[in-house]
Amino acid sequence: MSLAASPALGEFQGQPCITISLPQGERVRVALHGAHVLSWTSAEGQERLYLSPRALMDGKSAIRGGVPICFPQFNNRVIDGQALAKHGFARTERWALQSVEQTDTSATARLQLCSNEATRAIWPHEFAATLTAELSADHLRLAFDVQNTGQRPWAFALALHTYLQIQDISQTRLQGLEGLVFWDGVDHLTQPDVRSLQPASGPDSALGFFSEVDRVYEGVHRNTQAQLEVRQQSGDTVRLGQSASLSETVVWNPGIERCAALADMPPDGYRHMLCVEAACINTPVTLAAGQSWSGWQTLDVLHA
Ligand code: TA6
Repeated sequence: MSLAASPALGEFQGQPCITISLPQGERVRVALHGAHVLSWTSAEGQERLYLSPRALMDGKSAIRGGVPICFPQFNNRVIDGQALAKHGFARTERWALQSVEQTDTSATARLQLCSNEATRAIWPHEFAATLTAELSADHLRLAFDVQNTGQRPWAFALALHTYLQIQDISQTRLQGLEGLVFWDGVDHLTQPDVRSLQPASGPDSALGFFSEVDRVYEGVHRNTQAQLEVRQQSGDTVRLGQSASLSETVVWNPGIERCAALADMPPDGYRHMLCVEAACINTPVTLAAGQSWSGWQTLDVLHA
């Protein structure tokens, strides 16, 4: 589909974006820059994702908020000796609109990024990646598919780095991590092999947010529900699910001090966001020539 032919194509803060919506009023906006989901509003008009009012919308920088796609590297964790920019290049490349589909009950946008001169210059591999955003009532499903279109194998990590909109982080709890082990990026930044344990029961089993939290949880699929719930004192709960291929869940809130050091965040931004990321980090995925891989995250609004 040519961009000009798509009625869903428009602009947001100067950036080309696809907007998909449902007759009831639900809407998702995706920037071509990074295939970055910028907004998800439910029928009553409530925004469910956090987008920093200071996000750099210049078509070059990584956008603060929404759903950045971290590929083929997570953070600064080098794979196969190839150090890329933090969180890889997918979030700062221009993706192409592939298709928009609409039914009475769902709307779907697909964007694609294929290896090109610019990506080969920093990562010498052939690939075709697709981001599919599928919207239905109180439900958003984000799927990342990637194929090795070259002749040699390569490895990657991935995170769908979802920023949820939060009323007040101090009154928010994340449930579903009980009994899981995690790497604590605040306490053990220089000790990547140290693990901590989320209490399985008791008052601290649900995760609260009182200072910076930066953790990589392992094995969410070993929990019976394999689902997480972001519960707020007032307001709706958001339930998150992720594919078994995404073996880790990253939880990040910068807290007041780190937030103050982020030029693209307002000083109180940390109070209104929580990142719950579906990720595959600890064991990079290796794709042989021609091989494909899929991973997804789902978000559901459970009305209060
Ligand atoms: O996913 C958590 C994390 O890796 C944190 O360590 C923090 O740095 C965050 O991502 C944001 O990274 P960014 O490069 O977008 O500032």
